[in-house]
Amino acid sequence: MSTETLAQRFWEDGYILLENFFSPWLMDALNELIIDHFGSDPSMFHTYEFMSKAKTEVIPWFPQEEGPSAFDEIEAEERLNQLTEQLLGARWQKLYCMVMFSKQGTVGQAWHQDCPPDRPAFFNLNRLVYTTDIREKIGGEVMVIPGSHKRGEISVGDPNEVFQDQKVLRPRKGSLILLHGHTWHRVGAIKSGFRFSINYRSMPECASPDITDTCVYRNMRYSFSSNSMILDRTQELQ
Ligand SMILES: O=C(O)CCC(=O)C(=O)O
Ligand SMILES: [Fe+2]
Repeated sequence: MSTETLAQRFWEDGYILLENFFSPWLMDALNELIIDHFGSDPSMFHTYEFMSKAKTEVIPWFPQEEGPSAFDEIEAEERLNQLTEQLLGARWQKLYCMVMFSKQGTVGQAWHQDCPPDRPAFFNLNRLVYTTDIREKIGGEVMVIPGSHKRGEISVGDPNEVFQDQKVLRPRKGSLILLHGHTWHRVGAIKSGFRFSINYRSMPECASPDITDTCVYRNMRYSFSSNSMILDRTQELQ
């Protein structure tokens, strides 16, 4: 499929999933680095307040802050850069590379938007890489609501509601998901083993580097820099 056709699908659905995008050898190398970093039982990172309110249990790691490594190779992929430029324009900006690790028996991530959708042109682009198959037995599926990046702020309600129009994505080893930050999305519970994704976040030129500081959940807006709930959305129902 041409870059233009893929971009068209992205703007319609708010995401695209491309299988076999990265080589299995690079996936194995990254997989090993990540498992070495986290070990078998990493401690949680976020506060109890965040985890209980956001119904989200992930441990982040920013591997590029630790120096050059195989993580840089993804960013050199010509096709990834072409697609990114097609979606974000020639002067797009890199944000950061973040690994998000979820332990066995944890809840994954509740429905959210990565940044406030108040101005449609201001968004982050998730460029998600998977080093192993996301399998039903393990859980941790990526759920999205197609077209929801055009529907404004995510509705107030149950953080883990099952929506009629939700799509369950099971990316495989070497898959790339391009996901618009305003698209309503979540990650399913981790039933056995562990799971992680690697996210090379980027943004259009007009956005500011702190764009992903405020995450919009169905019950609140949360600021990561101040580690605090900045808006209690449960009031919106009353
Ligand atoms: O870990 C994933 O598969 C997606 C996580 C997510 O919500 C994000 O990267 O914004
Ligand atoms: Fe997200």
